[in-house]
Amino acid sequence: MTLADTPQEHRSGFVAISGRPNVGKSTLINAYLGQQIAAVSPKPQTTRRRQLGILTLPTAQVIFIDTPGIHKPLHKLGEKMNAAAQSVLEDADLVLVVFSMRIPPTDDDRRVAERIKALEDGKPVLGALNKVDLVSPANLVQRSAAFEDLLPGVEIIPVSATHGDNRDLLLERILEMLPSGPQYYPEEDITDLFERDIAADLIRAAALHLLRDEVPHAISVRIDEYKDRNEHGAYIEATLFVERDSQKGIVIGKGGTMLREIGTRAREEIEVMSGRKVYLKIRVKVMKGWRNDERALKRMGFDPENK
Ligand SMILES: Nc1nc2c(ncn2[C@@H]2O[C@H](COP(=O)(O)OP(=O)(O)OP(=O)(O)O)[C@@H](O)[C@H]2O)c(=O)[nH]1
Ligand SMILES: [Mg+2]
Repeated sequence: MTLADTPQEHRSGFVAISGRPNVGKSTLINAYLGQQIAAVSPKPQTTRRRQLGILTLPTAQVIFIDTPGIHKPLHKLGEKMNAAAQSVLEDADLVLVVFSMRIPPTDDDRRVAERIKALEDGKPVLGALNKVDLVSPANLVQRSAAFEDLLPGVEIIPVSATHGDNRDLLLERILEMLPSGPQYYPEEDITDLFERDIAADLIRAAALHLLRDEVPHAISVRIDEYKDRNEHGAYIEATLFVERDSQKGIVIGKGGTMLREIGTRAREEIEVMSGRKVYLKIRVKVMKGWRNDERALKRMGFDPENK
């Protein structure tokens, strides 16, 4: 028997994805799963809680944990998001740290690197230098070196989550770095989230896409009804919370146009995610200052203890 004939041992483990907001962590997970389970948007801080993405292969199972981007916290919600991200790193079998090549390293990138260095000795860490499609060949070497300097000794692979460059290579390295282990989840599971949680995220992502600046991050979405209507698809009612009356006006828009656009975009994404027709009704409510209100945050599920 040659080496190539030797049956490969089964590998599995939890891969925590870490990085500042907006570098493409959720996009990368969605690309590996071939399906949108994680909300993606051009605005930073799209992901608010940890999400599992489960990739089952013939000889391995990779459980990706998408974490909120680590950033300088401006309110209690931000602190909770950072704390949740950090505890996931400590428990992971492998930490995949994601940077974006679009711009040189930022203070948030340095903050991420410090947190990686603070992990226990011997914790396996791999780097992905995403958005390589946005860098001119002339800048590539210098830009890569600037990121490599942040984490000496860590292998960092340039990749494009959206265009596919080196995506397979990165996955190969991830597999090699995982411990041998069993298949933890059934093959058909791709996430531990319920469809309704994903739907809430997709509604928020739609709002992030369409609204400008201030408002988006003051938004939280609660699903009030999620009913199956069999051949007629699903019926969903959701409440979109904002912090101030003025924001409510902006979200609804002139004659309701903005809310209709958000609803249409979200409905289309939920239909793709769930594979069926969706009827979606969204209402908008003000919950004053919820991002700094400990009790409101707990009610909405932002509790690192309760991840
Ligand atoms: N050009 C290009 N754009 C990308 C790439 N990967 C992600 N993006 C875009 O970058 C933006 C941010 O992507 P996300 O996946 O939401 O980023 P994230 O790291 O999950 O952000 P947070 O959840 O806010 O921490 C989106 O508009 C993506 O389409 C890439 O490889 N190339
Ligand atoms: Mg994300």
